[in-house]
Amino acid sequence: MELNEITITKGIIDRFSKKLMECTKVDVAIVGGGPAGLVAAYFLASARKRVVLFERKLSIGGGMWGGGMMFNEIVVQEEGKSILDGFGINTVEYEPGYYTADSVESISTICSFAVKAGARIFNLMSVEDVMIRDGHVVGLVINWTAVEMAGLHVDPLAISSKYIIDATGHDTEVVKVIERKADVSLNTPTGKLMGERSLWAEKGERLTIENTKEICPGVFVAGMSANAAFGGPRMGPIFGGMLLSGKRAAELIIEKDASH
Ligand code: 48F
Repeated sequence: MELNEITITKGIIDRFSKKLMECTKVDVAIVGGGPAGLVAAYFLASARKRVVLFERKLSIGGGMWGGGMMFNEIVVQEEGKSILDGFGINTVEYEPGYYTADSVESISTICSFAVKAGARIFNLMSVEDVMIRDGHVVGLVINWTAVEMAGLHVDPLAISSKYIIDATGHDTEVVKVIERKADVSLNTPTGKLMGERSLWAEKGERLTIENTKEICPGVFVAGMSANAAFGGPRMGPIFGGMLLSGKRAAELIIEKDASH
């Protein structure tokens, strides 16, 4: 059989369009493909929710690839290890209570599990805005990252979703837009975004899970974004909090959805 370039082209356009079309109305839309967003995507898709995840960059994985200061190993504690174990990711005990894992094995495996569980992942797309009706966030406004980078004047498209997870990491990008553009009070002690505090591994890890909450109607924060929203510290290259927070966000949404 002689390969036909036009068939290849049509195959890509056709299949991509179908995939995106299926994601114009979902149960959960996740912004950010770092460890927290991917773990949430996996658990939600495993619970048969329709899940889409948008990642700004070409590569999925956020801050996990780089381990600590580009040394591509991560550290997890006992609780975090249990999540890695669930994905079959190898860990090695370093000292009692501290385990290391290869960051490339970790993030590529979690990503693969999320996709195989049914989550749809779109890379190279940035979420630039939300849609709000009666104080409730009902969807996301998306555009190509390349459009954003080039500063082109191109209008975005939109998708609707029952629940949103802001898993954008240190920048809390989705909630920042909501705070700036909508008359919605946030579920933080100040009603505003509180901002991330300086490095403190122990406190940061614990608070990441506590701060994984519904921050305003329909919107949950997970991972570093949760601490940045609620004024918790960063924790550096220990990743248990990110993994557990992703799982917690999924559980909160599954619980809430069941009660509706
Ligand atoms: O930063 P990131 O890995 O967030 P996380 O899952 O994990 C944090 C750790 O990596 C690390 C840490 C360790 O404990 O503190 O920093 O909370 O992943 C966030 C992803 O979101 C993407 C961004 O490119 C990154 O890959 N992102 C951010 N804003 C947007 C976005 C946006 N507006 N639209 C799409 N993707």
